[in-house]
Amino acid sequence: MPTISSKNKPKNIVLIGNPNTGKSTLFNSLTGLNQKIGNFPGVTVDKKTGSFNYKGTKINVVDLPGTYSLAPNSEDERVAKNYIENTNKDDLIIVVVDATNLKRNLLLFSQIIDLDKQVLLVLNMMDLLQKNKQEINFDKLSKSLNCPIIPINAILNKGINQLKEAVYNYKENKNSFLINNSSKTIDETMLRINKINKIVDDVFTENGKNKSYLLTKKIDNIVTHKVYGYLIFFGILLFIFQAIFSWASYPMDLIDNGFSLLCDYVSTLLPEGIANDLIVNGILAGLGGIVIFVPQIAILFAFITILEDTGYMSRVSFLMDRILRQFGLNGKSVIPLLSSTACAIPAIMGARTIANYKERLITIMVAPLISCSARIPVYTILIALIVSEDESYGIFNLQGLLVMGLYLLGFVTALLSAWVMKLIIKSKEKSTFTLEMPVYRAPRWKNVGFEILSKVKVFLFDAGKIIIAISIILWVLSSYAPGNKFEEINEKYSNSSLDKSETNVLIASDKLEASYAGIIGKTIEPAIEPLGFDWKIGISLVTSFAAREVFVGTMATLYSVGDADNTLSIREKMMAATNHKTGEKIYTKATTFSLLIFYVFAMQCMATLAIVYRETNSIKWPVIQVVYMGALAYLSSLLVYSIFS
Ligand SMILES: Nc1nc2c(ncn2[C@@H]2O[C@H](COP(=O)(O)OP(=O)(O)OP(=O)(O)O)[C@@H](O)[C@H]2O)c(=O)[nH]1
Ligand SMILES: [Mg+2]
Repeated sequence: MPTISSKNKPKNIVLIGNPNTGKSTLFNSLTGLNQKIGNFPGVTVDKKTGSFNYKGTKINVVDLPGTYSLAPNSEDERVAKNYIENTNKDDLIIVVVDATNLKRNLLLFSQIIDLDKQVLLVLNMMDLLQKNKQEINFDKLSKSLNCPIIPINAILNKGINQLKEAVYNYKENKNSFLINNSSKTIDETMLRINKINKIVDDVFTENGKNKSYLLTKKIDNIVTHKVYGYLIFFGILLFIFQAIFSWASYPMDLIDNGFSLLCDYVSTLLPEGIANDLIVNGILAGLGGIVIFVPQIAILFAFITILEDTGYMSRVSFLMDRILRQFGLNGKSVIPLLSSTACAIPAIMGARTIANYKERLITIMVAPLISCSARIPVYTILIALIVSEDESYGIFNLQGLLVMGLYLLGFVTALLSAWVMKLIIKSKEKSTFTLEMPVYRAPRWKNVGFEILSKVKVFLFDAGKIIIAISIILWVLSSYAPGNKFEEINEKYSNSSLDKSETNVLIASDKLEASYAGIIGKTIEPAIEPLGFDWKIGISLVTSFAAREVFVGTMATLYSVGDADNTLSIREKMMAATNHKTGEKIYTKATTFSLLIFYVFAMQCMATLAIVYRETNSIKWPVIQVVYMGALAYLSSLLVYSIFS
């Protein structure tokens, strides 16, 4: 009978350490997974699990958020502390430290080893140590700490095999750091720090000037300067929005033409009938409206990842702390708020690094006001209705400027809303801001590429699924009507004197209006008429709740039903659309601006609401969010519409 040797029992290892020491990078190289990494403290805010096999043994790995000590200050640190305290006796805890920063990093190590846990110490960033001409006597350090040590470089996968071997062969080891732990008369932390300093001074040699540190200081003198700092930040933002609009236009045209060809091809391939109509006018029209935005999303994420990877984001936090504090936020709100330009969901989770509960709550409440990438398709298509692609102010593309304006509007409103909430929400907790400035690093292009790929994938597939589902539902709702309404319409035009194609257009638009979708839109219409919206926009507002980018797909589907030859783009169809009551053009400046403003402010995203519910653990906050953002959207659209019309 085969027996399982104890060696083949799965082992569990846990990665813990100070923020930004490379735990997630190590996790990725051990497991082959692609957990998010970035050059600022607080990238990981929740535990992540994975595994690898070594010599026939399965080893489970847990990656934890960074923490400075076992006395947690914020939600992400609490996750780490709770996890460590509840590990089993035979779980192996790997403390990952930045080898260039031993003194500060070892405090956490000393606390963990005193919990009577199995510990292995990993010294990461060996490349930086070498570059800085610093040396560590590993044997001596290992003896002083009474713990095995493995030096690694997590980025280049150096030392990973030695680490796996050490995990595989780990022998139980009984040790403690503070031998005389009972003398609490003196501050325990101070005791630890003194002992650590002594040990490190004994094993660490500095052979020259710390190069990367000096360079970082030089760069920081400029980018965190009281005046230049803000100018540089603003310049970077302007550059990003220009890039999103000018660089992306060429691939976007390619995709647009590609989809037209595909639609033509598919419609000739399939026999005429319901299936053909559903696929071409329902699904392909909806999807084409989304795929076209991939280049813009890719550019946005490329820039965000580069800013995070180089370490610049932490400087922005530092720059903005003083300003944000006036508004009830915190320097640490910057990363959530800026990453909201991509998506509010990771941003709201990222707010876990903010220690003060009130500031964290306010950050969560206002983050969705920052325009996310799902708004880009909506902005782009609407702005194209009022400004043409090549209009510009000097070197600035006008479409790009307008979009930047909408982003700024969202940002300023987020600040003002935060300020109001600061006055309303009561809290006695003290607010603190401590953020370590990491040394600058060149962005890792592989990471940038990976981030782009994964974000585009989420955009296409997660949104794509919803869009296909909604396109099909919409197509059904707009292709069928209650009773025999459609027969009556056919009857009405049967003796028409107009030529055939003109009659077909009239029949199609009458049918859409009589359809189930038309009925839904018409029911909403009275409420949104004062904003300049008609029933078709009404339907889009409803479907946008699943995800904002659905707006474009909905428009594409609604305007495709009945457009037999499919020759016009969505933009051209929207340009030509008229109000069914007055017969005037729908997309006037007034309506278009009003609709743009509505999308800047309205809380139309179910996934975000679900995350807010999860993070605040209460139904109250997401409800308040829907109501205040909805009211803001409605009133501002009303105002804008009446100003422009
Ligand atoms: N030079 C160098 N940089 C590294 C090394 N390992 C990781 N980094 C970089 O250090 C930064 C932080 O890496 P992460 O893996 O996100 O760090 P973390 O410990 O998971 O950070 P938190 O989740 O915020 O606690 C990234 O910019 C990495 O590219 C290394 O061995 N050498
Ligand atoms: Mg991490």
